Amino acid sequence: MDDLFDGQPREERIAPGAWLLHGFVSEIADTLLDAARQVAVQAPFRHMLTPGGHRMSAAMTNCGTAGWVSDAHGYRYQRTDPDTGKPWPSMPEVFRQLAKQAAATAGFPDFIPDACLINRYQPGTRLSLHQDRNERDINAPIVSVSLGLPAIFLFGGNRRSNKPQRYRLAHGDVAVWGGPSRLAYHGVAPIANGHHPATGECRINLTLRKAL
Ligand code: MD3
Ligand code: FE
Repeated sequence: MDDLFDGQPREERIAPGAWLLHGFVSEIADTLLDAARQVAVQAPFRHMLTPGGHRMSAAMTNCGTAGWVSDAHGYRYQRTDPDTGKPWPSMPEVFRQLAKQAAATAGFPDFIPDACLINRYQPGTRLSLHQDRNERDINAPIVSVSLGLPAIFLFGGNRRSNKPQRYRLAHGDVAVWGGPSRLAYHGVAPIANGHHPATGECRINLTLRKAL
């Protein structure tokens, strides 16, 4: 298992508690994508509605004890998939392992995620600036994994009015967001057209969280 992580990652600290681990999962990207596809067989990707009634640009699904959902009642985590009424698929062990290792690398030992939101972006899909604050324990970091087409990630810092800094997230990159950056505003610029050998015409993002 150890040698699965033997690539040559470049670690970049973009703010206190916020790390980009370039190439951290390059060697296991196909394994992660296969696992994500298995999840999507049980819990298909869907476009959730915002509380305001707008269809979200990214298609989403979840695995783990709880999943993030959005509907007319608001944003929250719940243990069942609203589309099927069944529990979300269990979190693949490889997701838990990589999240724990990435978090430890960024200075957050003992991170154990219980939820993984899987976002699928097609060209033109974007995610507007927001905070992730539906998780109970804001002391736990969030680990994100980028797969397939690249994205321009927008990092706005701790005030919405800050002009966001732009970072390129490529296939195999991992980011860790904790400590003073845990509630930072962030988003994703519209995905550019392209083709990636691992995913075709899309970008897949995993965000591993301690939600409950
Ligand atoms: C910074 N996803 O699912 S991952 C999300 O690429 C989300 O799909 C984006 O934002 C995506 O909520 C960005 C990077 C990320 C995730 C969580 C963060 C950055 C973060 C939490 C706090 C600060
Ligand atoms: Fe987010």
